[in-house]
Amino acid sequence: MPLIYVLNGPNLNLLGKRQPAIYGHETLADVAALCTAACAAGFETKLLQSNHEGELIDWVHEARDTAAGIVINPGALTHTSIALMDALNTFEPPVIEVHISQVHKREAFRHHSYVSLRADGVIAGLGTEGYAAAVRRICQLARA
Ligand code: DHK
Repeated sequence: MPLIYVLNGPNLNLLGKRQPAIYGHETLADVAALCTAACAAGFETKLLQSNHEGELIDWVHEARDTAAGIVINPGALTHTSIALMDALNTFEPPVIEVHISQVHKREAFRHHSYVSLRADGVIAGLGTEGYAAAVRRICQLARA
């Protein structure tokens, strides 16, 4: 069954507890359930989270052999990590970048994304629904 990796970067393990006014009350387990529900028949989602840049890069490399697409919320690595962007550039199927918050309404340092230089789509400010939209889009693209 083709896999869709749903990768989450630093601090997203605290989703639901961390600044709920910005990131909401849903947890990463809720995100996993949303992704499973949004996933089309014939595909499967695999949600992973790490606070470590290298581990996320290793998962992108792993996805190269197995995945139909990647949904990624890189957390703050969005704004800093050329290495994560380089890893995503080695991955050919679709990549959708997700931000729970509307990063463009926030501090200026959140307005630039290295990952956007690779992503085929970017979703910001839809809360955790953004993950579901991204999974649906990857299924659509993978089927086309
Ligand atoms: C999550 C983070 O952890 C921040 O560092 C980003 C993103 C925004 C989000 O909105 O999901 O700047």
